[in-house]
Amino acid sequence: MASFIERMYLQLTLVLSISLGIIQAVDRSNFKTCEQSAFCSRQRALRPGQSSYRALLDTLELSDSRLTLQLLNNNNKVRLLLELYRLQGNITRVKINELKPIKPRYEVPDVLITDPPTEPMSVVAQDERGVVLSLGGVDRRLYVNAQPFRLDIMEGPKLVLSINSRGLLAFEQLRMRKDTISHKITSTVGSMWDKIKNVFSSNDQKDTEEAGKKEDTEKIEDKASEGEEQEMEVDQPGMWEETFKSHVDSKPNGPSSISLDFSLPGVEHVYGIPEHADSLRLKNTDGGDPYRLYNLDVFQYELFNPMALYGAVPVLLSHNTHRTTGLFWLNAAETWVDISSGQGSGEVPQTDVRWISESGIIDVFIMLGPRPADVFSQYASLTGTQAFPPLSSLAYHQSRWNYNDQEDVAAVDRGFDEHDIPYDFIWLDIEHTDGKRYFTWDKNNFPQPKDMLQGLMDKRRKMVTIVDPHIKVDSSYKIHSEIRSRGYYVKNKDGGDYEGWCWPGNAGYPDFTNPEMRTWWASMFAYDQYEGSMENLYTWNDMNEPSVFNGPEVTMLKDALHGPWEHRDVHNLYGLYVQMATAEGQIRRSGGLERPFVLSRSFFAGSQRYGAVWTGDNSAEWGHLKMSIPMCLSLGLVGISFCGADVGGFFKTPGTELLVRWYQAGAYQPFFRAHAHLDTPRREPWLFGPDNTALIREAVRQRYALLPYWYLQFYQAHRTGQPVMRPLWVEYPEDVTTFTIDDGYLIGRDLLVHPVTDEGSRGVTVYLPGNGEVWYDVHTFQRHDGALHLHIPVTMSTIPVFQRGGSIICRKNRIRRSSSCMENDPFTLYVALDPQGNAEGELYVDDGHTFKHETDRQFIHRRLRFTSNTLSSRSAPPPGNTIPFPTASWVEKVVILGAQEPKAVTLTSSGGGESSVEFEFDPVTLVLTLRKPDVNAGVDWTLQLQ
Ligand code: NBV
Repeated sequence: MASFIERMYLQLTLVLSISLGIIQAVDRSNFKTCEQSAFCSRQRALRPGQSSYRALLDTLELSDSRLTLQLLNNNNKVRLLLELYRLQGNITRVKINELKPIKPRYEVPDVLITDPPTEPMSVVAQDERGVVLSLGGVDRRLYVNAQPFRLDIMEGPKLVLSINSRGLLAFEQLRMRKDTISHKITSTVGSMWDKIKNVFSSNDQKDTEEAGKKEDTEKIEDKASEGEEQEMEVDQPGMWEETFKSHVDSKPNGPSSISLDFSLPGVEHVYGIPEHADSLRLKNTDGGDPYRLYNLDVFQYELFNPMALYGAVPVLLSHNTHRTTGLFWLNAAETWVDISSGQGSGEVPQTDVRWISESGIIDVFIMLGPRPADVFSQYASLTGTQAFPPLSSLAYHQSRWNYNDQEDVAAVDRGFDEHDIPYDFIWLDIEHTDGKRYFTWDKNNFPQPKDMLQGLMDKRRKMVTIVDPHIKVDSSYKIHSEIRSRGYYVKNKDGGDYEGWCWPGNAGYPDFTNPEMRTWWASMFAYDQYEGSMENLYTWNDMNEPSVFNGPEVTMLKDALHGPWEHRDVHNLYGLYVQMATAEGQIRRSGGLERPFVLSRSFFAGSQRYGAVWTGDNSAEWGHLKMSIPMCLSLGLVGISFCGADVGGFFKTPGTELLVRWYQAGAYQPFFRAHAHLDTPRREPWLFGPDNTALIREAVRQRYALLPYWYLQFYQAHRTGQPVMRPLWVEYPEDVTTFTIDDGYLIGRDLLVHPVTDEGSRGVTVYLPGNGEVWYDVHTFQRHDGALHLHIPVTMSTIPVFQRGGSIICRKNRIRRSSSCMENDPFTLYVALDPQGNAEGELYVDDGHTFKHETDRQFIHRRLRFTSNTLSSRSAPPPGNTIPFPTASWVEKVVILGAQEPKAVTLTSSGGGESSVEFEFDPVTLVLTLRKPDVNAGVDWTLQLQ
């Protein structure tokens, strides 16, 4: 039985669909434009010009690695404190805060993995106009221009980036409402400390609190008296209260927004700042809205616009043929990013980027590259790398809202076997619960969850259940009553538990920013807490923006409280924390042994450490299929590699052609899951006639064959922070043709994919990059030169994929019903020779699911090399300290592309024994196939071609 809320929701959907005919789209009026967001429109009204800030050089202090300097706002005389750090690995950090805020401003915790290690800076020159600092490297310097305040980062004579060159630095200082300054001083400071006390109180904090309270009272008094000399701040609408539709934001702290501009001379291409349904290359925002970063549940999102979506990563990359840089704006409040193209000195093209956030401080990391790979490692050194997922989670996932009951699950499971299609995970959406009470099961439809899970386990398959963060207010529901009694819910501005409407009806929202709450939440995944759960049950966190049906813009009121902080300050972090706590729960239930798998809809910088994300509620339309590529590419650029889109499209019903093409594209994207809306007709792969079943089967099988390569890519992403799914420009940074390509991409370095995303397509034009590079069609083995646009005819079975000449890729060609059934199966090596007759690759094998690869170094990592007609497998560096990991897998075949015919082939294996190997050569395709070398995948061996 659908609940009241569901009925309401579905009715709303229906009314919308009818009233809009077939063209359903987002209701834009539910979401703010910059104009409707008071701080954004206030800040945007500020025009570029001379900055009102001046650097007070006599306040400059330089310790070894930290420079501080005060900035004075000439208009209101407020002072800011600028801190500058040179961080290890060519990163500069700039922090700006109020010198004497009347109370602390929010600084984002838990996103940086460490306190970033610093390196010394030195003053090279100083006079009354400014200061020059050495940032190390090859003549890397930072110029501080005093009046107007401006920072320039130079490398030799070249200006790499300027800060505040357009004078858009703005910092709204915290202040008391003018009419209430005197009588509010004590009460406001008092109440702030009371809030801090409530949440984090302990006896030994008391002294600090008292001291803090006194100091803050002084600061307010200082401010009040400073006010005499200050230009009066003019109150503008929306500063002290803001209304959107019927929602009132009480803004107890008044205006607190910040803004800063960056100029990038010589740059015409910028990327990143997901999540937006837009092209990979970011567009100029002049004359339109800025890109918005504010995690929101947007019903039926539209393509090609800068509206905010479910997740936000405030990282922007700039790229030209010489250099890639990154800007990481560490702020979790609502943020808008303006991009405009200008002209630098000497008529050099330039991109100007301006960040505007509602609260918090300015804390920005400038990652100076210079190569794309450097920016990725720089960002990884700050926020960590992609979690190394269980191998099975890289396989195929079957989902829909909803699989109705245990029999339905069993039937779908059987269907895959009957149609010989592999799958690893089946998903259960919100209907599997007892009335949307997460961590429970609907007693009628899922009476024996353990039997169901055991049935899957017997087939070496797994399940995911949804666990959303809205908790039904129901005193007989254990999760709710525990959260309530422990005081773990987010509070409303008056201190009571915040409640909003979501799937279960009235719901509370656990305060995931509270570490105690997260630990408790994690403990709920223990097998004895989450009844009916087993080791093969994993988790999906949806609605964690958080989504609140009756909240402003379908989310939480900004004046709700997370301990001492307003929701306003932490909003974009909520989803990250939910996934963090859930992943922690999965790790703990296994005693720290097993790697977790958690899918999250919402995310922030650093979310890569906790699992996978998907692009939310897309639609069954060709445009949405196309858009899945730039959306996942953008996420990869900012560290989140484990990304996918609902295969088939969530809303609406895909035509068969679209469904097949979506499977083909999804099979080559990192997270591969079919999913569909409750109201759509069933779409299991065998429901569209034998021909289409065969096409889908083939796409899924291609995914399974390539799992060893996907796993290696994720291992590398985990170790180095390089993205798995890469725009072409990442590997061909000097080739301008690649800078705007959205429809083709690389998996790792060696596979180029250009899925068919047009209806009725008879052919696609694929750009194969690299002058001097060759590419092999993985299906026909036909060889093509690089640096050209290649037109290839396509049929319904074509998935255009190319292997780079010079690479070796390992596959498992014996496809079974799930990835773990293929564990001990043999490898086939595809050696694609470059024009010089060389190739290189890697093979990585471990148990596929535990942390033993890390804790005990139990893995096999081989370097494969083909040179001088010899193919060899050796342990990849660092050798020596790896505990031998036994594998039963062996090498059953080697396929050499672009080869010459040998006279004989000899295998030498680790023991020193020699044997001759059968082979076959095709003089037309130049494919040499070596059959049955039958050597263990974990040992040293050499194959010599005579
Ligand atoms: O839990 C139901 C759906 C889910 O299937 C989908 O994947 C999520 O993105 N969920 C959103 C809530 C309702 C969407 C209309």
